[in-house]
Amino acid sequence: MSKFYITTPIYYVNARPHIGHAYTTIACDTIARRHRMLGDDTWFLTGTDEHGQKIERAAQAAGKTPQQFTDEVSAEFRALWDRMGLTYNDFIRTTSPRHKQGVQALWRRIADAGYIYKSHYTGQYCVFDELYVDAVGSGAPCPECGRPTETVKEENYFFKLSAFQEPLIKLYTEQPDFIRPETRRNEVISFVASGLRDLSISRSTFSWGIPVPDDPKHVIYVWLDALANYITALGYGSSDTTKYEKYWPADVHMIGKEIVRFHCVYWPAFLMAAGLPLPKGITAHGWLLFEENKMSKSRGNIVRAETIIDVLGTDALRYFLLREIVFGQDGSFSFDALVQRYNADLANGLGNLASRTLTMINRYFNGEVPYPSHTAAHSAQEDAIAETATKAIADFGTYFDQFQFSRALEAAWGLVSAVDKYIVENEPWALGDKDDELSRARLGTVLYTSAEALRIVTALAHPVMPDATAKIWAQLGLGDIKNFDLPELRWGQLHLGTKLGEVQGVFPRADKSAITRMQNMEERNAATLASTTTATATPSAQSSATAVAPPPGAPPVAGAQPSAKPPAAVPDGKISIDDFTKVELRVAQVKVAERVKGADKLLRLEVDLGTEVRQILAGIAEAYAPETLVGRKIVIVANLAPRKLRGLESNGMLLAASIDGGKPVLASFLEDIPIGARLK
Ligand code: ME8
Repeated sequence: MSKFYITTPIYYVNARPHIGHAYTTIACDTIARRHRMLGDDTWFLTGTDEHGQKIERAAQAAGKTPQQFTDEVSAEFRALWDRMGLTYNDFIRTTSPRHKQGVQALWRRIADAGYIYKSHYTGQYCVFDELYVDAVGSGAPCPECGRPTETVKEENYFFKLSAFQEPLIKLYTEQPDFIRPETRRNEVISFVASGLRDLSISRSTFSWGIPVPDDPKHVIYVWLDALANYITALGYGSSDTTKYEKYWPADVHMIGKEIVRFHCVYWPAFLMAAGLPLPKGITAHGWLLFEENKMSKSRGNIVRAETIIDVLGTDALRYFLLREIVFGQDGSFSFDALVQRYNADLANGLGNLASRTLTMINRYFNGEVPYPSHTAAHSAQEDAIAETATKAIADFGTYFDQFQFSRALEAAWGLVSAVDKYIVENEPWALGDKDDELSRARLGTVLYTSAEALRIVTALAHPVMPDATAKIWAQLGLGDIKNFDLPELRWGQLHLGTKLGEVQGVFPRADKSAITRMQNMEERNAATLASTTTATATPSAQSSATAVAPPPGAPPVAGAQPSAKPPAAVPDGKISIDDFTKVELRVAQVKVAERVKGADKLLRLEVDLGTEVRQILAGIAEAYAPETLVGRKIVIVANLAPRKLRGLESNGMLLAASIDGGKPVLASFLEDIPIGARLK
């Protein structure tokens, strides 16, 4: 049994979890699950990063003590991971005593080896990235994120990073897999080759951190503190180092591409200085983009995992992220693509294969896996399916081990399509209507072959979609999928006569309303956050990173619920932002426009909202000829209750301006805007 240790970054608690954080954690969970299925002694670590100036300011902005604040947000991350059934073995918090003790032990070891000295630091610091930067002058933009930097003038402890330039280059050269993918490795090599300066590793102008041993006026630089989590969680520096000895070095540190430098330069240098073993590899994935930008709290363009889980389930989110996005590259998230992929691959793909195969075994063979013929009723088609399955098992493993999840899933779904085609060609339902022996033997063969292929895809996909595959496995009569020995997976292991479990659909088809529901949930959440943020943000110019701090006291899973806080007082005659966001204004395109018989002013329009086409009646016939409207983008109130005019239903209302007695003028845009976009 070999050991396997995988880690996620520990997430900052200034922002609540979104699907960017979920992406890394899901990828690690999937890898950990596959390693467990392969029989490896697996340890999967995640946690939260809770010290530093950024968190201290976020707590201030929320009107909480740092400890209160970090307790709350850390609990939200953990609650979400639990709700999603993520199988982390440990959750480390950097404010925990076990971590503090370990970080101080690491500091002492580096200091004892002669790599720490005291000096003065004057330079720019980016609080958002918690990074010392080369920019010049107060307010100069951070080269990483563009935010204004702050001048730091302090007596600090320094780490002799410059001493590690050569050893690091040697490391990257001798272990080409230390940094993956190649593009990130090249960036790191050129960064290190351009020269390394010593690094300030303590701060003395604020206190939210771990005190430097024997000099508590200083707190340890938050990145040294944070990176150490990978060993402190295993008991490094404590009296019980069993886990450290068993699992360290890590097999994989999984990170997003923006924190490569910390992991691939600083972390191995700290470990080298301390004389500790280095991790075996660091893998950096790309960013989830939303509306073309990196999804991040500070951009305000996040999508929460809860929304997707509520509407389509956790497995759908996991499958989508790993199938749709090429791991290592940036990839766009959209609700449309999510629903499309869900319907194509899960509802119509795996789900349909499972339900029709199992339903027919129930109908024609009394719920027992039938006998496949090896003689007259056997055809070359079964051999071809068996071959495709064997290749899918091999390809899935190869791609998965290289973290090419998308290609691995593509290989497995190649088998799903092959079997779909096979079923259509062999028409088992028609064979079922015949009484002769050959047809019956052929029916048994076709259903056996389909069920066996289903079993193989289910076993392969289990780490990616643990819930649905566990259900299909039980429906196949195979018991608990956890007991399955993945290395043994081969074609032809499904036993004849296996009694099926109760058959139930696993992926109900999603209609277009699923997209609208998810969009509405996110918009309501954003509006709630925006309104509460205004109330809690500090006006400080320095706190750009914290001005969007999480609202205090928000429930752990915010869902679509409006804030539990009482509405803010609104002066007479005004409405609150909450009132405004109740009105769903959207861009729609006119597809059909015609006059309504007997009504001079009324036009009947069919408008496309991107997710649906609906009928609207509008009193603009005197101002607009119907043919001039087709193709035009207009604004409609999309969530108005339907009403009837002249016996026709109107589903919404278009917006037009007019003065008393004047002709209405339609609201429109100077720039182009996609259909369905919301006005806010
Ligand atoms: O950087 N796309 O924490 P963090 C893909 N505390 N992944 C994303 C993402 C997106 N849009 N947004 C976030 C920190 N992530 C430090 C780490 S480790 C010793 C300390 C994921 O809360 C991705 O894994 O900013 C990224 O690296 C991480 O969240 C950043 O989380």
